Amino acid sequence: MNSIKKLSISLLLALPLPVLAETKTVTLDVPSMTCPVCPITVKKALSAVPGVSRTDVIFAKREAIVTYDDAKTNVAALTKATLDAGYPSTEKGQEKK
Ligand SMILES: [Cu+2]
Repeated sequence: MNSIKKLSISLLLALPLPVLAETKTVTLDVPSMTCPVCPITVKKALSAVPGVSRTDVIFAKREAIVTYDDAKTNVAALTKATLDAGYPSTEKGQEKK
């Protein structure tokens, strides 16, 4: 019984947990932005997500570039924020640094 407990604890410790908060940047495709006013709405929605430190919306490319703290938020929360604002978005192919 005891050894099973020890084993499971060591397994837990071996998991690569993301313990350190990291600033990440993601590019979202926002194809439904159809006029120059749309980016304002999208930017506002993304900026309101806790943990987001920077948002750049490029209307010409239908893109939103978001810098965020991954301990506070994640891509799913960001895409949900744009969706709630009326603009469904998807993560663009993982950006290399
Ligand atoms: Cu518009």
